[in-house]
Amino acid sequence: MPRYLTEKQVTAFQRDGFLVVPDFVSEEHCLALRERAMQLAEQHVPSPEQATIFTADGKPLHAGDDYFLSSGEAIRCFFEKDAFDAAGHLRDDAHLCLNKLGHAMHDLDPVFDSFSRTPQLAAVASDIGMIEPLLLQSMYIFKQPRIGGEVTCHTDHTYLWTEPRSVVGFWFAIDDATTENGCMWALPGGHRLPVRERSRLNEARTSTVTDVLVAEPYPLDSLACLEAKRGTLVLLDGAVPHLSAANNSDKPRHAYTIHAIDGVASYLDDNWLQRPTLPMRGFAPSTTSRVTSATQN
Ligand SMILES: O=C(O)CCC(=O)C(=O)O
Repeated sequence: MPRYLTEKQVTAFQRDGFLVVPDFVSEEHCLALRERAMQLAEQHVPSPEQATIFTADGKPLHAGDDYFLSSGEAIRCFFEKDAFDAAGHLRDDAHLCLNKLGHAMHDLDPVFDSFSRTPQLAAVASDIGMIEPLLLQSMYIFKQPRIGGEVTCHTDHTYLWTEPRSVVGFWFAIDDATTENGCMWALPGGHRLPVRERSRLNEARTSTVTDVLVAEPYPLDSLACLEAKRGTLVLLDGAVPHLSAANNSDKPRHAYTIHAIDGVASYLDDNWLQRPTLPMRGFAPSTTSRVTSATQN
């Protein structure tokens, strides 16, 4: 496998638990993904009466919602909490009120599939030591102007638990992400601290519950600001604490993120995201016949 990252970059990723790689994707590819995300949002948006609100502020309104719990094999639309006025009406066109699309665009939509599977990404995964990378989930995060919600401090391992830990976030800035529109922040070296929580399905598999493993919160006084220009790739170790503020600006902050796990690790069957009928695949580009335009779900 040819290398993409330099040794210095790999060392920085191992030291910090994150790595910012500017200019990883071209402007053209970012804009094509952006356009496709807007099309999917219009195609798949449910009526406001059936809306599932996604919150990442520590109070998960979506936790017991079947539309959310079965979205690991689908393209689903999740609304922002602040998209609704006091009377429960949407403040804008429905597709402009979304928090995110999730969680299988990379397997069900050809544009997302080809963005997600490139020789460069395969090389990065190999450079950071992934043996058999498998693309578990994808999210297109809108962080819409003024209503884009906060993402509180968390680790991805909390939600996508493998034994041993293996999840890595591949986060792409589709718009410029700045302190003004809610860029990410991460705790350098925080991946060496014990993971604080595990989120899993309850016994009935009808909702998620959170096990607190370490009560002490992460120290958040030395966060690194991960401002990122369009086309930047941010790699996140599954145990690195990270967060983003609400977008109170009038600028959108679209981002796309893939979470990959290692096939040599065990993925737990009480993780919220299950894919019983859609086997995971790696970063190798698809043959055209495997991915057809997603019109279902
Ligand atoms: O885009 C964001 O603001 C947060 C993304 C995130 O937490 C993730 O991709 O794991």
